[in-house]
Amino acid sequence: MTLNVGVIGVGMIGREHIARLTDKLVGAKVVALADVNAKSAEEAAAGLPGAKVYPTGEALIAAAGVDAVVVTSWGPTHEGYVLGAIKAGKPVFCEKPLATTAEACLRIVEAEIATGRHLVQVGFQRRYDKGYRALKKAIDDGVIGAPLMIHCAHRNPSVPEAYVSDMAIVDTFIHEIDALRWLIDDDYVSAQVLTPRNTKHTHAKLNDPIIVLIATKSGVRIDGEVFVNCRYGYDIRCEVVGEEGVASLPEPESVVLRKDAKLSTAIMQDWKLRFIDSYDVELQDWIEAAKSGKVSGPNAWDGYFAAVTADACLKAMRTGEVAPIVARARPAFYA
Ligand code: NAI
Ligand code: ISE
Repeated sequence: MTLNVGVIGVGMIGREHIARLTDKLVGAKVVALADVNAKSAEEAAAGLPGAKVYPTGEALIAAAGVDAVVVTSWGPTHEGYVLGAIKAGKPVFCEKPLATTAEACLRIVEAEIATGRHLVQVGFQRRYDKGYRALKKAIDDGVIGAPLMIHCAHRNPSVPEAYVSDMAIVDTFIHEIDALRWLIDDDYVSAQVLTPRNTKHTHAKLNDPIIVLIATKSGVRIDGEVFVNCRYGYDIRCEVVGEEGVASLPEPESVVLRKDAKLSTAIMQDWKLRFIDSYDVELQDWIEAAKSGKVSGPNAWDGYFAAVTADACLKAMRTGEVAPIVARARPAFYA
């Protein structure tokens, strides 16, 4: 059986996902597109035989020929589309963030629970990355004993002018927020944000770099650097310090060169390339799960917990104080 997929939002990552659903992955076909920019949707449809453009995301969700929905529109529009898909009983893959506020995520959680079916997967692709999975396995197997501390960094070479301080949390560090909680299977209790001296490469509306300090329920301390104008490349680092040893996220494979009296390896420039395999694996996983009727992977509760944490980080960034991270108790549905 082929899963007939409708994609809402055909911008940068929407087009990337359409391409992988069409040319790389198996078991799915993109049959429907919608975007507020109708011209862009028409353009994207031109390369997809049989794909129909719908005037709105709502019309796409309601279409009889659409079995499942991919939401890759702007963050503030996610809630409405995910709720619409849930109401229609259709599996939905929603790019991060699930929604832009914790309250909105909670509305999604409640709507999903009310259907009694797991329909929502959030695009936290790091859980599908080979390196992160190997790191999690080492932790789960007890290789380094109980985790005590995590040091991590999320560095981008540069960001556009429209990227402002809050985005360092809600757009960028949100990946660490989800991945680290999954890695050590521990919820968070508080957050603090430190603002070192700004790089000269930033602008008036962006504190860069920042350091996020998070404490977990079991007492693990996390320090995460977000530095989005680091210049030299896209670099994701993670080191977990345990009672018996230290486990680090492997570097992406890269040829080691000995040349001109130097030993060197290339550093990627772009997150699309760094996580290209994990996007493929996450969407393939979603296709299989959607066909079986039970979506797995990062779920609406994970989206909610990430939003609660991001809200606390934003508050901490504004006040300079330690902000508590207070989430609802996890419903049995997501156990
Ligand atoms: P983009 O701006 O390139 O594309 C967004 C598209 O959504 C545009 O074509 C826009 O016209 C359309 N759109 C906006 N409002 C709409 C509405 N109400 N209905 C239908 N379409 C609408 O943005 P980009 O970079 O593709 O990001 C999209 C989402 O994907 C964001 O939530 C972003 O955080 C997430 N993302 C996730 C990444 C990951 O690593 N998992 C990487 C990049 C983006
Ligand atoms: C971007 O929006 C993403 O989601 C990428 O995965 C991330 O690494 C990048 O820093 C964000 O800006």
